[in-house]
Amino acid sequence: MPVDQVQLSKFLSFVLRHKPDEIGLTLGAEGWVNIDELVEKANAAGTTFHRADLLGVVASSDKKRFSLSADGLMIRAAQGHSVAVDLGLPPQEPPSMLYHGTATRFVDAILGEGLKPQARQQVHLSSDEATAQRVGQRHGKPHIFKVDAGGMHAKGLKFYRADNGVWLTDHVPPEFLS
Ligand code: HQG
Repeated sequence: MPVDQVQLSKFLSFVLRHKPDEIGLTLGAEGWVNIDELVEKANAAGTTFHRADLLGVVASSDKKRFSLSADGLMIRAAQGHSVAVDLGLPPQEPPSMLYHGTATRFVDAILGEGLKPQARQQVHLSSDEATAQRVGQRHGKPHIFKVDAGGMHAKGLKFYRADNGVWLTDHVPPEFLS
């Protein structure tokens, strides 16, 4: 039976971002795992696919959710982790403006306490409004916040760029939101 790419992408996100232990896997340094080990353990745990299926999902992922190591032996999720992992990304100067899409029901709480990572390791920000809109829609009626990333950077707050271009930071205080 052909492997459903969306299902496999969701499975890989689940394992590589949230629950590697569900299939007896441990994330290595900077979130990398050996592809053959991942395939073997997933199959043993009842999710059947081949290395080629995984590589197909990596290549076709709309958001480039997964990164391959230069030697092609390892895979990691580019961002979105809830498990504690240091991706080893160097701090970078962000664009002066970034965007965060959320749902209107979260707006008051966010204006009060800023953007928090919630279940993930860091707050996720987009470099364009259209992407933020799509991120917000996942949660309900969307609301887009503009983030004064330049102002935060000037105050010494750090930004990181994930392998797939998503911007990450630890917390956005309310004074940098509009
Ligand atoms: C909200 C997807 C109340 C925050 C996307 C968001 C992204 C607060 C929700 C990536 C809050 C967390 C991440 C506060 C933040 N009070 N609510 N103080 N601070 N929130 O899913 O950014 O398809 O963990 O606004 O494309 O929506 O999975 O984060 O609504 O890149 O690859 O708490 O996930 O990518 O939701 O999405 P999430 P996110 P994938």
